[in-house]
Amino acid sequence: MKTLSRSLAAGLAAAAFTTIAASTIASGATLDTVRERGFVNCGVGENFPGFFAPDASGKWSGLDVDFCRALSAAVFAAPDKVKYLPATPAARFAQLQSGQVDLLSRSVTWTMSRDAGLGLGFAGVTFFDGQGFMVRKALGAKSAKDLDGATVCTQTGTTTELNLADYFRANGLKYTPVVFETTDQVIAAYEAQRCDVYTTDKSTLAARLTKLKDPAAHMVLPETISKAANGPVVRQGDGQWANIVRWTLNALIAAEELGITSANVEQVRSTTKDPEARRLLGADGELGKLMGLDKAWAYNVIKSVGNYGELYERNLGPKGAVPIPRDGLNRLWSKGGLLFAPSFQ
Ligand SMILES: N[C@@H](CCC(=O)N[C@@H](CS)C(=O)NCC(=O)O)C(=O)O
Repeated sequence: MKTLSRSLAAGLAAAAFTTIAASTIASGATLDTVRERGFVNCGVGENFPGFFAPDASGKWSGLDVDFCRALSAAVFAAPDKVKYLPATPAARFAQLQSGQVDLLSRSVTWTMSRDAGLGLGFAGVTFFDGQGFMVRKALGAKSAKDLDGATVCTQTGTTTELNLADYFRANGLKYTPVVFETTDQVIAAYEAQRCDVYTTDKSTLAARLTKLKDPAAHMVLPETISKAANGPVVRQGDGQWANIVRWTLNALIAAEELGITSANVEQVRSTTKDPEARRLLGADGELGKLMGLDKAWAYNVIKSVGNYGELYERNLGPKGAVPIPRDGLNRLWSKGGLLFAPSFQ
């Protein structure tokens, strides 16, 4: 078992390493490298159904995986030019800084120290989340405030670990952290009752609860203790690639707002009079050229993977791997949520 201070020290050492590594990477030209290679190297996590998970044949699926497929469609006009490279949360930033991957698309939470301190650039938000606590019902806790003195299992190299420390300190509560590298290790420890509490983003708790040996014996406490804005991240220093990743996400969101889907995109492109839809789909203008892409780049994205709403439905809708009702922040801004794409002008 690690103490919190030891694990925080390890985190800071890892941050220092990745900062040094960042300066050794040549900047620019990621698009050229990706084109020459013939596929996008997409950094994902090991296994988080609904977001990134391989099936028995090694085929990846999930919301974050669909974003990699969208990017592949933007660059190659086909969604399958992607290699998925999994890493643990603790290893992921070095994976990006070393150039092993072209982006991370794997529930990375956007924070200031990551954005400004690690030579990274966040491209936007694919999923708004927040951290929660899972406990055995037998513990008798009804609220996070009842967790004074608890042992808490969590994963190293995550915002989760830091939010946990903040929350307990701010509320004058004591706890003992039990920290692991992988999600499977955390779950195994929680199931083996090595800790009273499992804490991570609430989407993960939802995904994991149903997979426990006896789901009915566990519950998620009502509190959400953090704001987690999760999305794709790239290295700083290559504005073109950052724009491609950012505007691919914006295209998915704008398409939903404009009612453009994988099923109707062809018809919309040839018949719509909406000026923004025409620019988005390349019927008017050459917006794609500004990023070194074909004018049909966003058309190819939507044709291949659909709009943001289709991605959500496929992965997190009632028939998705982990149903998470699309209420609250993950709705479009026009429906009371926070998903907003700047203008395609
Ligand atoms: N969003 C938080 C938490 C990330 C996190 O803990 N992810 C876990 C659970 S979703 C994960 O990636 N698990 C799969 C893995 O270990 O590769 C962060 O960016 O620090």
